[in-house]
Amino acid sequence: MNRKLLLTGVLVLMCAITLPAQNISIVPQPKTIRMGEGHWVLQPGTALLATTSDARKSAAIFNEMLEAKTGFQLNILQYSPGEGPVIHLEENLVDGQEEAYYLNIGDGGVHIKGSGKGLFYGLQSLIQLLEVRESAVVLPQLEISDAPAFGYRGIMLDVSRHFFSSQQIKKILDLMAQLKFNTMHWHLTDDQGWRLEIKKYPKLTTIGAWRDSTIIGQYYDFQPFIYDGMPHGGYYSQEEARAIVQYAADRKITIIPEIELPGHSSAVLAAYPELGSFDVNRDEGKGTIAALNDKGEPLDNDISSQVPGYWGVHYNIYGPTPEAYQFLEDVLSEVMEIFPGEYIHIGGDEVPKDHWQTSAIAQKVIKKEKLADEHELQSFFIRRIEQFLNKNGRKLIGWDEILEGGLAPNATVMSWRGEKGGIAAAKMGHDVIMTPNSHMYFDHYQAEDKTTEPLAIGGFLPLEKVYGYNPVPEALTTEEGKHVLGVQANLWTEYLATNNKMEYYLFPRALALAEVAWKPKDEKNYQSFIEDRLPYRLLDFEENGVFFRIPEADVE
Ligand code: TNX
Repeated sequence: MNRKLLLTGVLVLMCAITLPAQNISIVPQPKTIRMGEGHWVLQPGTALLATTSDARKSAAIFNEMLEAKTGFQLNILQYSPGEGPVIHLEENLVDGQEEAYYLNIGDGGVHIKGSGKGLFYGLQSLIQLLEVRESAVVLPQLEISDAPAFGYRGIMLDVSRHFFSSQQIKKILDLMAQLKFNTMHWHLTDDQGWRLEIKKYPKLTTIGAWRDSTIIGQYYDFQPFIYDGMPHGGYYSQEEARAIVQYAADRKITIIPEIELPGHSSAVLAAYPELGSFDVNRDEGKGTIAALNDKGEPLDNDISSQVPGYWGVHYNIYGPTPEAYQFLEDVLSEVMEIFPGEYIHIGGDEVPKDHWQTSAIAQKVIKKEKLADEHELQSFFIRRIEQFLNKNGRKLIGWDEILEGGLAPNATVMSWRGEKGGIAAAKMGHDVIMTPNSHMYFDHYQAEDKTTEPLAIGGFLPLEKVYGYNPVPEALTTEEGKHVLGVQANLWTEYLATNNKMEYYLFPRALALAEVAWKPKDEKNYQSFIEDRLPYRLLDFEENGVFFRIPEADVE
Protein backbone atom coordinates (compact mmCIF):
# COMPACT_ATOMS: atom_id res chain seq x y z
CA MET A 1 0.00 0.00 0.00
CA ASN A 2 1.07 3.57 -0.59
CA ARG A 3 3.00 4.71 2.48
CA LYS A 4 1.21 8.03 2.77
CA LEU A 5 -2.22 6.39 2.63
CA LEU A 6 -1.17 3.83 5.20
CA LEU A 7 0.20 6.58 7.41
CA THR A 8 -2.95 8.66 7.25
CA GLY A 9 -5.05 5.56 7.93
CA VAL A 10 -3.03 4.59 10.96
CA LEU A 11 -2.99 8.12 12.30
CA VAL A 12 -6.74 8.47 11.96
CA LEU A 13 -7.16 5.14 13.76
CA MET A 14 -4.85 6.28 16.52
CA CYS A 15 -6.89 9.41 17.00
CA ALA A 16 -10.16 7.53 16.64
CA ILE A 17 -11.45 10.62 14.87
CA THR A 18 -10.53 12.53 11.77
CA LEU A 19 -7.62 14.85 12.39
CA PRO A 20 -8.94 18.24 13.39
CA ALA A 21 -7.80 20.99 11.06
CA GLN A 22 -6.16 22.98 13.79
CA ASN A 23 -4.43 21.52 16.76
CA ILE A 24 -1.62 22.52 19.06
CA SER A 25 0.78 19.71 18.32
CA ILE A 26 4.12 21.06 19.53
CA VAL A 27 6.54 18.30 20.61
CA PRO A 28 7.77 18.48 23.29
CA GLN A 29 4.50 19.87 24.62
CA PRO A 30 5.03 23.29 26.23
CA LYS A 31 4.56 23.81 29.95
CA THR A 32 1.57 26.15 29.71
CA ILE A 33 -0.57 27.16 26.76
CA ARG A 34 -3.37 29.71 27.03
CA MET A 35 -5.51 29.72 23.94
CA GLY A 36 -6.76 33.02 22.51
CA GLU A 37 -9.42 33.57 19.89
CA GLY A 38 -8.95 33.24 16.18
CA HIS A 39 -5.85 33.40 14.06
CA TRP A 40 -3.10 35.67 12.91
CA VAL A 41 -2.18 35.54 9.26
CA LEU A 42 1.51 35.32 8.47
CA GLN A 43 2.28 37.30 5.35
CA PRO A 44 5.42 37.21 3.21
CA GLY A 45 6.01 40.90 3.97
CA THR A 46 6.11 40.33 7.74
CA ALA A 47 9.25 41.58 9.46
CA LEU A 48 11.28 39.32 11.71
CA LEU A 49 12.80 41.79 14.13
CA ALA A 50 16.04 40.54 15.66
CA THR A 51 18.31 43.07 17.30
CA THR A 52 21.17 40.77 18.33
CA SER A 53 23.42 38.71 16.08
CA ASP A 54 22.50 35.49 17.88
CA ALA A 55 18.79 36.17 17.37
CA ARG A 56 19.44 36.92 13.69
CA LYS A 57 21.14 33.53 13.29
CA SER A 58 18.13 31.79 14.79
CA ALA A 59 15.86 33.91 12.60
CA ALA A 60 17.77 32.81 9.50
CA ILE A 61 17.35 29.15 10.45
CA PHE A 62 13.64 29.78 11.05
CA ASN A 63 13.42 31.41 7.62
CA GLU A 64 14.83 28.32 5.92
CA MET A 65 12.32 26.11 7.68
CA LEU A 66 9.54 28.52 6.83
CA GLU A 67 10.48 28.55 3.18
CA ALA A 68 10.44 24.75 3.06
CA LYS A 69 6.90 24.83 4.41
CA THR A 70 5.39 27.86 2.71
CA GLY A 71 7.65 28.86 -0.15
CA PHE A 72 8.44 32.28 1.32
CA GLN A 73 10.85 33.86 3.77
CA LEU A 74 10.43 36.87 6.06
CA ASN A 75 12.55 40.01 6.13
CA ILE A 76 15.00 39.87 9.01
CA LEU A 77 15.36 43.41 10.35
CA GLN A 78 17.74 44.80 12.90
CA TYR A 79 15.54 47.83 13.72
CA SER A 80 11.82 48.10 14.17
CA PRO A 81 10.08 48.99 10.89
CA GLY A 82 7.66 51.23 12.84
CA GLU A 83 4.65 49.86 11.02
CA GLY A 84 3.31 46.66 9.50
CA PRO A 85 3.17 43.14 10.95
CA VAL A 86 6.12 42.02 13.06
CA ILE A 87 7.49 38.92 14.70
CA HIS A 88 9.54 40.45 17.48
CA LEU A 89 12.41 38.47 18.98
CA GLU A 90 13.32 40.06 22.29
CA GLU A 91 16.57 38.72 23.70
CA ASN A 92 15.97 38.80 27.44
CA LEU A 93 16.20 36.04 29.98
CA VAL A 94 12.80 34.66 31.10
CA ASP A 95 12.41 33.63 34.77
CA GLY A 96 16.19 33.52 35.12
CA GLN A 97 16.25 30.30 33.04
CA GLU A 98 18.53 30.07 30.06
CA GLU A 99 16.35 27.71 28.06
CA ALA A 100 12.97 29.24 28.93
CA TYR A 101 10.92 31.33 26.52
CA TYR A 102 7.67 33.20 26.32
CA LEU A 103 5.64 33.29 23.11
CA ASN A 104 2.61 35.41 22.35
CA ILE A 105 0.56 35.42 19.17
CA GLY A 106 -2.03 38.20 19.20
CA ASP A 107 -3.81 40.61 16.87
CA GLY A 108 -0.73 42.76 16.58
CA GLY A 109 1.73 40.02 15.70
CA VAL A 110 4.12 37.66 17.43
CA HIS A 111 6.34 38.38 20.39
CA ILE A 112 8.97 35.90 21.57
CA LYS A 113 11.10 36.57 24.59
CA GLY A 114 14.06 34.56 25.85
CA SER A 115 17.83 34.26 25.98
CA GLY A 116 19.57 33.27 22.75
CA LYS A 117 18.57 29.68 23.43
CA GLY A 118 15.07 30.59 24.56
CA LEU A 119 14.45 32.54 21.34
CA PHE A 120 15.62 29.60 19.27
CA TYR A 121 13.20 27.30 21.09
CA GLY A 122 10.38 29.83 20.77
CA LEU A 123 10.93 29.86 17.00
CA GLN A 124 10.90 26.05 16.92
CA SER A 125 7.52 26.10 18.63
CA LEU A 126 6.31 28.79 16.26
CA ILE A 127 7.16 26.73 13.18
CA GLN A 128 5.23 23.78 14.61
CA LEU A 129 2.20 26.02 15.10
CA LEU A 130 2.06 27.16 11.48
CA GLU A 131 -0.82 25.93 9.45
CA VAL A 132 -0.55 26.23 5.70
CA ARG A 133 -4.04 26.63 4.30
CA GLU A 134 -4.90 27.03 0.65
CA SER A 135 -5.55 30.72 1.03
CA ALA A 136 -3.12 31.70 3.77
CA VAL A 137 -0.53 30.72 6.32
CA VAL A 138 -2.07 31.11 9.75
CA LEU A 139 -1.04 30.94 13.37
CA PRO A 140 -3.45 30.36 16.27
CA GLN A 141 -3.67 33.22 18.77
CA LEU A 142 -2.25 32.01 22.07
CA GLU A 143 0.27 32.52 24.80
CA ILE A 144 2.95 30.00 25.78
CA SER A 145 5.31 29.92 28.77
CA ASP A 146 7.81 27.17 28.47
CA ALA A 147 10.97 25.74 30.01
CA PRO A 148 12.55 22.27 30.17
CA ALA A 149 12.56 19.90 33.12
CA PHE A 150 16.13 18.70 32.41
CA GLY A 151 19.22 20.62 31.35
CA TYR A 152 20.71 17.66 29.46
CA ARG A 153 18.60 16.27 26.61
CA GLY A 154 20.67 14.03 24.42
CA ILE A 155 20.96 11.51 21.64
CA MET A 156 24.07 9.43 21.02
CA LEU A 157 24.98 8.50 17.46
CA ASP A 158 27.42 5.67 16.85
CA VAL A 159 29.29 6.44 13.64
CA SER A 160 31.95 3.80 14.20
CA ARG A 161 30.01 0.62 13.51
CA HIS A 162 28.73 2.33 10.38
CA PHE A 163 29.88 5.65 9.03
CA PHE A 164 27.33 8.36 8.26
CA SER A 165 27.96 11.38 6.05
CA SER A 166 28.18 14.95 7.37
CA GLN A 167 25.00 15.65 5.48
CA GLN A 168 23.13 12.93 7.36
CA ILE A 169 24.51 14.10 10.70
CA LYS A 170 23.26 17.61 9.91
CA LYS A 171 19.83 16.25 9.03
CA ILE A 172 19.64 14.52 12.41
CA LEU A 173 20.83 17.72 14.13
CA ASP A 174 18.02 19.64 12.41
CA LEU A 175 15.48 17.17 13.73
CA MET A 176 17.00 17.17 17.19
CA ALA A 177 16.83 20.97 17.26
CA GLN A 178 13.14 20.91 16.33
CA LEU A 179 12.54 18.61 19.30
CA LYS A 180 14.63 20.87 21.59
CA PHE A 181 17.41 18.40 22.28
CA ASN A 182 20.57 20.21 23.35
CA THR A 183 23.27 17.51 23.24
CA MET A 184 24.58 15.16 20.58
CA HIS A 185 26.98 12.57 21.92
CA TRP A 186 29.14 11.56 19.00
CA HIS A 187 30.57 8.03 19.34
CA LEU A 188 33.54 8.61 17.05
CA THR A 189 35.72 5.62 17.84
CA ASP A 190 35.19 1.94 18.49
CA ASP A 191 36.62 -1.41 17.48
CA GLN A 192 35.09 -1.20 14.00
CA GLY A 193 36.46 2.17 12.96
CA TRP A 194 38.14 5.43 13.96
CA ARG A 195 36.20 8.33 12.43
CA LEU A 196 38.04 11.58 13.17
CA GLU A 197 41.12 12.91 11.42
CA ILE A 198 44.00 13.35 13.88
CA LYS A 199 46.86 15.24 12.28
CA LYS A 200 49.58 13.75 14.47
CA TYR A 201 48.51 10.15 13.85
CA PRO A 202 47.48 9.80 10.19
CA LYS A 203 47.24 6.01 10.33
CA LEU A 204 44.16 6.35 12.56
CA THR A 205 42.25 7.25 9.43
CA THR A 206 44.33 5.72 6.64
CA ILE A 207 44.16 2.32 8.41
CA GLY A 208 41.83 2.65 11.41
CA ALA A 209 38.85 4.02 9.48
CA TRP A 210 38.50 1.07 7.10
CA ARG A 211 37.50 -2.48 7.79
CA ASP A 212 37.52 -5.60 5.73
CA SER A 213 34.33 -7.43 6.59
CA THR A 214 35.37 -10.54 4.71
CA ILE A 215 37.48 -11.48 7.72
CA ILE A 216 35.61 -13.94 9.84
CA GLY A 217 35.56 -13.04 13.51
CA GLN A 218 35.58 -15.53 16.30
CA TYR A 219 34.04 -14.84 19.66
CA TYR A 220 34.79 -16.03 23.15
CA ASP A 221 32.76 -19.14 22.45
CA PHE A 222 34.70 -19.61 19.20
CA GLN A 223 31.59 -19.28 17.09
CA PRO A 224 32.59 -17.84 13.72
CA PHE A 225 30.85 -14.62 12.77
CA ILE A 226 30.58 -12.74 9.52
CA TYR A 227 28.41 -9.65 8.97
CA ASP A 228 27.72 -8.63 5.39
CA GLY A 229 31.03 -9.38 3.73
CA MET A 230 31.22 -5.78 2.49
CA PRO A 231 33.96 -3.26 3.10
CA HIS A 232 32.91 -0.32 5.31
CA GLY A 233 34.63 2.86 6.31
CA GLY A 234 34.96 6.61 6.25
CA TYR A 235 35.94 9.48 8.51
CA TYR A 236 35.40 13.19 9.13
CA SER A 237 38.21 15.57 8.34
CA GLN A 238 38.86 18.12 11.09
CA GLU A 239 37.34 20.76 8.83
CA GLU A 240 34.16 18.71 8.43
CA ALA A 241 33.97 18.02 12.17
CA ARG A 242 34.36 21.75 12.90
CA ALA A 243 31.59 22.56 10.44
CA ILE A 244 29.32 20.07 12.21
CA VAL A 245 30.17 21.55 15.61
CA GLN A 246 29.25 25.01 14.29
CA TYR A 247 26.08 23.73 12.64
CA ALA A 248 25.05 22.16 15.93
CA ALA A 249 25.96 25.28 17.94
CA ASP A 250 23.78 27.42 15.66
CA ARG A 251 20.95 25.07 16.65
CA LYS A 252 21.82 25.29 20.36
CA ILE A 253 23.22 21.76 20.41
CA THR A 254 26.52 20.92 22.09
CA ILE A 255 28.46 17.98 20.73
CA ILE A 256 30.22 15.67 23.17
CA PRO A 257 32.90 13.71 21.34
CA GLU A 258 33.68 10.20 22.55
CA ILE A 259 37.16 8.72 22.29
CA GLU A 260 36.96 5.18 23.69
CA LEU A 261 39.59 3.96 26.12
CA PRO A 262 41.04 1.68 27.34
CA GLY A 263 38.80 -0.85 25.52
CA HIS A 264 36.78 -0.80 22.28
CA SER A 265 40.06 0.23 20.72
CA SER A 266 40.80 -2.41 18.05
CA ALA A 267 40.76 0.17 15.24
CA VAL A 268 43.48 2.21 16.97
CA LEU A 269 45.52 -0.90 17.67
CA ALA A 270 45.26 -2.00 14.04
CA ALA A 271 46.90 1.30 13.12
CA TYR A 272 49.34 1.55 16.06
CA PRO A 273 49.75 -1.98 17.49
CA GLU A 274 52.52 -0.83 19.80
CA LEU A 275 49.92 0.94 21.97
CA GLY A 276 48.22 -2.34 22.88
CA SER A 277 48.97 -4.54 25.84
CA PHE A 278 49.52 -7.89 24.15
CA ASP A 279 52.87 -9.18 25.14
CA VAL A 280 52.75 -12.56 26.87
CA ASN A 281 50.46 -15.44 25.92
CA ARG A 282 49.30 -13.18 23.14
CA ASP A 283 46.87 -15.50 21.43
CA GLU A 284 46.61 -18.42 23.81
CA GLY A 285 44.70 -16.49 26.41
CA LYS A 286 41.13 -17.68 26.94
CA GLY A 287 38.74 -15.55 25.00
CA THR A 288 41.18 -14.12 22.53
CA ILE A 289 39.43 -13.27 19.31
CA ALA A 290 41.20 -14.77 16.36
CA ALA A 291 40.90 -13.51 12.82
CA LEU A 292 40.26 -16.01 10.06
CA ASN A 293 40.40 -15.67 6.33
CA ASP A 294 37.44 -16.66 4.17
CA LYS A 295 38.58 -20.29 4.18
CA GLY A 296 38.42 -20.31 7.94
CA GLU A 297 42.20 -20.43 8.34
CA PRO A 298 43.77 -18.33 11.10
CA LEU A 299 45.43 -15.14 9.89
CA ASP A 300 48.53 -15.74 12.04
CA ASN A 301 46.21 -14.87 14.90
CA ASP A 302 47.53 -11.35 15.08
CA ILE A 303 44.20 -9.63 15.61
CA SER A 304 45.92 -6.36 16.32
CA SER A 305 46.61 -5.96 12.62
CA GLN A 306 42.91 -5.94 11.69
CA VAL A 307 40.07 -3.47 11.99
CA PRO A 308 37.41 -6.03 12.84
CA GLY A 309 34.11 -6.27 11.01
CA TYR A 310 32.37 -8.14 13.82
CA TRP A 311 30.92 -6.94 17.10
CA GLY A 312 31.16 -7.71 20.77
CA VAL A 313 33.81 -7.11 23.37
CA HIS A 314 37.24 -7.26 21.76
CA TYR A 315 40.16 -8.57 23.62
CA ASN A 316 43.08 -6.34 22.82
CA ILE A 317 43.09 -3.04 24.70
CA TYR A 318 45.49 -0.17 25.34
CA GLY A 319 48.45 -0.93 27.55
CA PRO A 320 48.89 1.32 30.63
CA THR A 321 52.13 2.64 29.15
CA PRO A 322 53.76 6.07 28.79
CA GLU A 323 53.41 5.69 25.01
CA ALA A 324 49.66 5.10 25.28
CA TYR A 325 49.18 8.09 27.62
CA GLN A 326 51.21 10.31 25.31
CA PHE A 327 49.16 9.16 22.32
CA LEU A 328 45.88 9.77 24.15
CA GLU A 329 46.94 13.21 25.36
CA ASP A 330 47.97 14.16 21.84
CA VAL A 331 44.69 12.88 20.43
CA LEU A 332 42.61 14.59 23.13
CA SER A 333 44.48 17.85 22.54
CA GLU A 334 43.38 17.83 18.91
CA VAL A 335 39.88 16.77 19.95
CA MET A 336 39.62 19.71 22.38
CA GLU A 337 40.65 22.09 19.61
CA ILE A 338 37.69 20.94 17.54
CA PHE A 339 35.07 20.49 20.25
CA PRO A 340 34.70 23.50 22.57
CA GLY A 341 32.05 21.94 24.88
CA GLU A 342 32.87 21.29 28.53
CA TYR A 343 32.56 17.49 28.36
CA ILE A 344 34.84 14.94 26.73
CA HIS A 345 33.56 11.34 26.80
CA ILE A 346 36.28 8.72 27.26
CA GLY A 347 34.17 5.55 27.01
CA GLY A 348 35.41 3.16 29.66
CA ASP A 349 32.77 0.51 28.88
CA GLU A 350 33.19 -3.20 28.36
CA VAL A 351 36.89 -3.42 29.02
CA PRO A 352 37.95 -7.09 29.18
CA LYS A 353 40.16 -6.37 32.15
CA ASP A 354 41.03 -10.05 32.60
CA HIS A 355 43.18 -9.53 29.55
CA TRP A 356 45.48 -7.36 31.70
CA GLN A 357 46.01 -10.43 33.91
CA THR A 358 48.09 -11.97 31.16
CA SER A 359 49.81 -8.75 30.20
CA ALA A 360 53.29 -8.28 31.66
CA ILE A 361 53.12 -4.51 31.06
CA ALA A 362 49.86 -4.27 32.98
CA GLN A 363 51.07 -6.46 35.83
CA LYS A 364 54.19 -4.33 36.17
CA VAL A 365 52.11 -1.19 36.62
CA ILE A 366 49.79 -2.89 39.12
CA LYS A 367 52.80 -3.80 41.22
CA LYS A 368 54.57 -0.48 40.90
CA GLU A 369 51.49 1.57 41.75
CA LYS A 370 50.43 -0.86 44.50
CA LEU A 371 47.03 -1.43 42.90
CA ALA A 372 44.79 -4.24 44.15
CA ASP A 373 43.73 -5.56 40.76
CA GLU A 374 42.84 -4.84 37.13
CA HIS A 375 39.76 -2.82 38.15
CA GLU A 376 41.99 -0.44 40.04
CA LEU A 377 44.31 -0.35 37.07
CA GLN A 378 41.49 0.85 34.83
CA SER A 379 40.62 3.42 37.44
CA PHE A 380 44.26 4.53 37.60
CA PHE A 381 44.29 4.87 33.80
CA ILE A 382 41.12 6.92 33.74
CA ARG A 383 42.18 9.19 36.60
CA ARG A 384 45.28 10.08 34.63
CA ILE A 385 43.15 11.02 31.66
CA GLU A 386 40.82 12.99 33.91
CA GLN A 387 43.70 15.00 35.32
CA PHE A 388 44.77 15.85 31.81
CA LEU A 389 41.27 16.93 30.79
CA ASN A 390 40.68 18.92 34.00
CA LYS A 391 44.03 20.68 33.55
CA ASN A 392 42.72 21.77 30.17
CA GLY A 393 39.47 23.04 31.64
CA ARG A 394 37.33 20.10 30.53
CA LYS A 395 35.22 17.55 32.36
CA LEU A 396 35.44 13.80 31.93
CA ILE A 397 32.36 11.74 31.26
CA GLY A 398 32.31 7.95 30.94
CA TRP A 399 30.07 4.86 30.87
CA ASP A 400 29.14 3.40 34.26
CA GLU A 401 32.00 0.87 34.29
CA ILE A 402 34.25 3.76 35.31
CA LEU A 403 32.81 3.25 38.81
CA GLU A 404 34.62 -0.08 39.09
CA GLY A 405 37.90 0.22 40.94
CA GLY A 406 37.04 3.75 42.11
CA LEU A 407 35.49 6.70 40.27
CA ALA A 408 37.75 9.52 39.07
CA PRO A 409 37.17 12.48 41.43
CA ASN A 410 35.28 14.82 39.09
CA ALA A 411 33.77 12.35 36.63
CA THR A 412 30.21 12.42 35.29
CA VAL A 413 28.69 8.97 34.80
CA MET A 414 26.47 7.73 31.98
CA SER A 415 24.34 4.97 33.42
CA TRP A 416 23.68 2.39 30.71
CA ARG A 417 23.55 -0.99 32.47
CA GLY A 418 20.23 -0.06 34.01
CA GLU A 419 20.05 2.64 36.67
CA LYS A 420 22.37 1.09 39.27
CA GLY A 421 25.50 2.94 38.20
CA GLY A 422 23.67 6.25 38.01
CA ILE A 423 22.15 5.79 41.44
CA ALA A 424 25.50 4.89 42.99
CA ALA A 425 27.27 7.84 41.36
CA ALA A 426 24.54 10.34 42.34
CA LYS A 427 24.71 9.10 45.94
CA MET A 428 28.46 9.77 45.85
CA GLY A 429 27.73 13.33 44.72
CA HIS A 430 28.69 12.86 41.06
CA ASP A 431 26.61 14.12 38.16
CA VAL A 432 24.91 11.48 36.03
CA ILE A 433 23.13 11.11 32.71
CA MET A 434 20.50 8.38 32.62
CA THR A 435 20.58 6.20 29.53
CA PRO A 436 19.55 2.72 30.75
CA ASN A 437 19.51 -0.06 28.18
CA SER A 438 16.05 -1.04 29.44
CA HIS A 439 14.44 2.17 28.11
CA MET A 440 16.95 4.19 26.12
CA TYR A 441 18.53 1.80 23.61
CA PHE A 442 17.10 2.83 20.28
CA ASP A 443 18.99 0.04 18.50
CA HIS A 444 16.45 -2.34 20.05
CA TYR A 445 13.38 -3.52 18.13
CA GLN A 446 10.14 -1.57 18.01
CA ALA A 447 7.94 -4.63 17.57
CA GLU A 448 7.61 -7.67 19.78
CA ASP A 449 7.77 -9.95 16.76
CA LYS A 450 11.32 -9.21 15.61
CA THR A 451 10.90 -11.10 12.38
CA THR A 452 8.65 -8.31 11.11
CA GLU A 453 11.35 -5.69 11.58
CA PRO A 454 14.63 -4.79 9.88
CA LEU A 455 17.54 -6.63 11.55
CA ALA A 456 18.82 -5.00 14.75
CA ILE A 457 20.76 -5.90 17.85
CA GLY A 458 17.98 -7.37 19.97
CA GLY A 459 15.71 -6.24 22.78
CA PHE A 460 12.19 -4.83 22.47
CA LEU A 461 11.62 -1.17 23.15
CA PRO A 462 8.17 0.10 22.22
CA LEU A 463 7.25 3.78 22.02
CA GLU A 464 5.12 3.68 25.16
CA LYS A 465 7.98 2.29 27.24
CA VAL A 466 10.26 5.12 26.13
CA TYR A 467 7.57 7.65 26.96
CA GLY A 468 7.05 6.16 30.40
CA TYR A 469 10.67 6.55 31.48
CA ASN A 470 11.37 8.88 34.39
CA PRO A 471 15.02 9.93 34.50
CA VAL A 472 15.25 10.52 38.26
CA PRO A 473 15.21 7.11 40.00
CA GLU A 474 12.97 6.83 43.06
CA ALA A 475 15.90 5.47 45.05
CA LEU A 476 17.38 8.98 45.15
CA THR A 477 16.52 11.71 47.65
CA THR A 478 15.54 15.11 46.29
CA GLU A 479 19.07 16.38 46.88
CA GLU A 480 20.70 13.35 45.23
CA GLY A 481 18.22 13.56 42.37
CA LYS A 482 19.64 16.97 41.44
CA HIS A 483 22.75 15.16 40.21
CA VAL A 484 20.66 13.63 37.42
CA LEU A 485 21.40 16.19 34.75
CA GLY A 486 19.13 14.54 32.24
CA VAL A 487 18.53 11.74 29.83
CA GLN A 488 19.85 10.37 26.57
CA ALA A 489 18.99 7.68 24.04
CA ASN A 490 21.77 5.69 22.40
CA LEU A 491 21.71 4.66 18.78
CA TRP A 492 24.28 1.92 18.28
CA THR A 493 24.64 1.09 14.63
CA GLU A 494 26.00 -2.44 14.31
CA TYR A 495 23.07 -3.28 12.04
CA LEU A 496 22.07 0.21 10.96
CA ALA A 497 23.97 0.74 7.75
CA THR A 498 21.79 3.23 5.88
CA ASN A 499 20.30 6.67 6.51
CA ASN A 500 16.78 5.28 6.28
CA LYS A 501 17.46 2.58 8.80
CA MET A 502 19.04 5.09 11.14
CA GLU A 503 15.93 7.28 10.94
CA TYR A 504 13.61 4.29 11.24
CA TYR A 505 15.19 3.29 14.55
CA LEU A 506 15.26 6.88 15.84
CA PHE A 507 11.72 7.87 14.98
CA PRO A 508 9.16 8.05 16.37
CA ARG A 509 10.92 7.08 19.62
CA ALA A 510 12.96 10.29 19.70
CA LEU A 511 9.70 12.26 19.84
CA ALA A 512 8.70 10.37 22.97
CA LEU A 513 12.16 10.97 24.41
CA ALA A 514 11.82 14.70 23.71
CA GLU A 515 8.87 14.82 26.14
CA VAL A 516 10.68 12.62 28.70
CA ALA A 517 13.51 15.17 28.70
CA TRP A 518 11.44 18.34 28.54
CA LYS A 519 8.41 17.65 30.73
CA PRO A 520 8.21 16.99 34.47
CA LYS A 521 7.09 13.40 34.97
CA ASP A 522 3.70 14.33 36.43
CA GLU A 523 2.86 16.42 33.38
CA LYS A 524 3.45 13.71 30.79
CA ASN A 525 0.46 12.02 29.19
CA TYR A 526 1.00 9.23 26.67
CA GLN A 527 -2.56 9.21 25.38
CA SER A 528 -2.44 12.89 24.61
CA PHE A 529 1.03 12.49 23.08
CA ILE A 530 -0.09 9.83 20.59
CA GLU A 531 -3.45 11.40 19.83
CA ASP A 532 -2.92 15.14 19.92
CA ARG A 533 0.67 15.63 18.87
CA LEU A 534 2.46 12.64 17.34
CA PRO A 535 0.26 12.27 14.22
CA TYR A 536 0.85 15.89 13.21
CA ARG A 537 4.58 15.68 13.76
CA LEU A 538 4.76 12.49 11.70
CA LEU A 539 2.79 14.01 8.85
CA ASP A 540 5.28 16.83 8.93
CA PHE A 541 8.18 14.34 8.89
CA GLU A 542 6.58 12.56 5.95
CA GLU A 543 6.35 15.81 4.00
CA ASN A 544 9.96 16.65 4.79
CA GLY A 545 11.52 13.36 3.78
CA VAL A 546 12.19 11.98 7.24
CA PHE A 547 11.90 8.23 7.48
CA PHE A 548 10.25 6.68 10.53
CA ARG A 549 8.42 3.63 11.74
CA ILE A 550 4.68 4.05 11.44
CA PRO A 551 3.50 3.47 15.00
CA GLU A 552 1.56 0.26 15.45
CA ALA A 553 2.11 -0.58 11.80
CA ASP A 554 2.36 -4.17 13.01
CA VAL A 555 -1.21 -4.05 14.34
CA GLU A 556 -3.77 -5.26 11.80
C1 TNX B 1 26.84 -2.27 24.54
S1 TNX B 1 26.36 0.44 25.74
C2 TNX B 1 27.80 -1.35 24.17
C3 TNX B 1 27.98 -1.05 22.73
C4 TNX B 1 27.06 -1.86 21.85
C5 TNX B 1 25.70 -1.96 22.50
C6 TNX B 1 24.67 -2.67 21.66
C7 TNX B 1 27.85 0.41 25.74
C8 TNX B 1 28.47 1.46 26.52
N1 TNX B 1 28.51 -0.56 25.05
O1 TNX B 1 29.32 -1.22 22.38
O2 TNX B 1 27.00 -1.28 20.61
O3 TNX B 1 25.83 -2.62 23.73
O4 TNX B 1 23.38 -2.50 22.18
